Amino acid sequence: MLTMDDVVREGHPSLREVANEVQIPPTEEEITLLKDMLQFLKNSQDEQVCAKYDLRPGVGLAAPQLGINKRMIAVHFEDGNGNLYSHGLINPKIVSHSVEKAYLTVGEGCLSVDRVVEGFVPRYARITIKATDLSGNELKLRLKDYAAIVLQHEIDHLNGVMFYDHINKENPFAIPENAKPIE
Ligand code: K2U
Ligand code: NI
Repeated sequence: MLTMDDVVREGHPSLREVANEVQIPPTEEEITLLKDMLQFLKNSQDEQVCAKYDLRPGVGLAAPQLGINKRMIAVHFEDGNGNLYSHGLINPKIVSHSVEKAYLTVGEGCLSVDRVVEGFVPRYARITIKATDLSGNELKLRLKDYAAIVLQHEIDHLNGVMFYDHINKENPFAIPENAKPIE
């Protein structure tokens, strides 16, 4: 099983590289890795397992955070309306997005960042993603608000972008223009 020992931290080159497309169909090894990433998130959200293996709770994980430069991400979370998002995604791509932005009022964190970086992270409020799922099927996800923010955070990892790259350097808590707060 994956633990925090497998998660690379700031300074590791894979967090600043553009990850490589995965050839479709994915290999058994790639499918197993993606399933392990999804299981890691579920484990991290289970109080007992999280404590037993000293995991940090996470709602998303990208392969570059394991030092693996492949365009694969896993997400596992419920949005504010109780909708469950639990996916292993291969070659996810944002194919369209809103002009309107959104930001988490509590800011963001990252399993690969062992420090608090304060400030608002402006992201698109609505996005449409195309990807290949764990069964090898093409899927299209239309996401908004919290779900859109989580997926953008993970897709950023595939492009070597960290959440704090988006924070206003002069005034981290400047209200982003044309952006709605997500509590
Ligand atoms: O990519 C990662 O490091 C996982 C992040 C994803 C994330 C952080 C902030 C905003 C959107 C996505 C971890 O999930 S950070 C820990 C966490 C746990 C529960 C809820 C929010 C953040
Ligand atoms: Ni992260």
